[in-house]
Amino acid sequence: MSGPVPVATSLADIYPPAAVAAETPRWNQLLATFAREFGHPAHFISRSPGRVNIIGEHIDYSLYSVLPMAITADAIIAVATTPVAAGAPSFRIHVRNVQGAKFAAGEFDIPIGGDVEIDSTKFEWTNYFKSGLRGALSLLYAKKGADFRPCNMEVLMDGNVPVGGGLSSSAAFVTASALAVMAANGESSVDKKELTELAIVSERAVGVNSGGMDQSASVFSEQGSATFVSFTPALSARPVKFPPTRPELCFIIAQSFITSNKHVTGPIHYNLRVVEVSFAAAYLNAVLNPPGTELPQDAGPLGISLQGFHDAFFYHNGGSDYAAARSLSKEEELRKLIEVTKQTLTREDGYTREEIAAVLQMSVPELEKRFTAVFPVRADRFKLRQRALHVFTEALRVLEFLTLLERPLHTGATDTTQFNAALGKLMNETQDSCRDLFECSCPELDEICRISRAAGAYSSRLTGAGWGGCSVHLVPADKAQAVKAALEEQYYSKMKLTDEQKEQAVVVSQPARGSAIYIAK
Ligand code: A2G
Repeated sequence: MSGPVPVATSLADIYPPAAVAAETPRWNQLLATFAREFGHPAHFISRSPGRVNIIGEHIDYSLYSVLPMAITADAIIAVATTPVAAGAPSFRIHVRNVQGAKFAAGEFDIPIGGDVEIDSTKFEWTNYFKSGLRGALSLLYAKKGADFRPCNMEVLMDGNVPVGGGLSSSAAFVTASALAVMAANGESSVDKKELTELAIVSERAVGVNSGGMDQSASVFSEQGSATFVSFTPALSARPVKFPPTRPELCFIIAQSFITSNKHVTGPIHYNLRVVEVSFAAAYLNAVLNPPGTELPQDAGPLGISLQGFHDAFFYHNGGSDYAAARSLSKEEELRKLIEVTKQTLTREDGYTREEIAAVLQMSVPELEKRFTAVFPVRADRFKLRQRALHVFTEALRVLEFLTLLERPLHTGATDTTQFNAALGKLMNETQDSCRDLFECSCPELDEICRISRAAGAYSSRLTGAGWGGCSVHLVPADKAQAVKAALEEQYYSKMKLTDEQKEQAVVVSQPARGSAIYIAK
């Protein structure tokens, strides 16, 4: 799945055949609006999709593998460029949105060789473009040298991934923006891995300590396949197909219409969880590994991760016999970690800053400086036991799910109905763990899951960050209508929804393609 981002010359290279006709007017309108607003045609369009996560929730920032897929909904950005004037100290970016009434235009002069300023305390849609710009520029300066002079850009954006809907509209926009800037500055061949890595780091500039799942799914995905993303030893992704089954399977994506805005709730939800799992890694390391063991600095948002602890634990508990410790399978390692976590992190009611600092042999101000200075959090107690148990059990479920898909005969499933039910069981366990251990569900998502399972879904669970947003359902294709009808009757009919929301509420989805540059023939 590595290699350059594809350059498409037709929408048939981007969307599945059934979606091309529906998408064509939107793309034509983007190009027509661009020509009207800027007075000349766009040179190219950069495109990156949203995603739905099938399994592996809230474990990407602990650097465990996840299995998302891209969806058809995406961010598309039309771009025209002009060279920057000789001797000019800055270059200029005009950013507009097709929904100009909702998303005000922005104009920025960026000093050549200087940084792109982003005020992450303000929630402005243009911050997402700027964060993609910032990441792409740092890569361009690194590649082309200090004399590199970025071009001026005119940019018109259209996104149809519902904002705040849990399908990663933000990663789609940041990734499409970074890709647009790379292509605008003459990078005709943009490496997928480089683009993903820069989009992951860029998105953190807008105030969320996120992992790398969304950007990876957005860039790497291939039509018809889920994407198995690993973060260690280096970022990698590979396509995973669902085997044909009887009854045939489909994915239903259902919105809860409960909006969880990460910029508002970060200190009590997402960013707090990042701090909790990082605390758990440091705590388990301090208690279980030989005194003085430092966790490796890695790509976790706070520079250490439960995966880093995991590796150090088996290294040290293998003593000098590293090979013997490594002979355990990944699944066996995770089962062992679940056991030792239960024995080590015994406090159900959480740990205070003082308790954690004491175990890490530091003062509370030192603890705060190390873990909570960049993204402050609001909590008095940190539920290390529950969070670590969620991460290890979820990482194990991802591997079991992958085994089912790739080696079904190893799992004892003897017919496809059993196989479908086994996939569904794992996804349902994810929902239970998200609800009870990670506490990232909400009553509305729990209700949606209940309704959908009762109507025939094999599994129903929240997808993405949670606390609202979206749910994903694995459904026998012949029950899709029944599930949709049950959700409409028992959930959506009780809400006041706009026509647009009604249309977006429940969507049957198949795995779609990742990022592309489109240049009209
Ligand atoms: O929650 C969000 O979608 C995160 N992305 C993603 O990295 C992952 O942690 C997910 C939960 O599994 C962003 O915050 C951009």
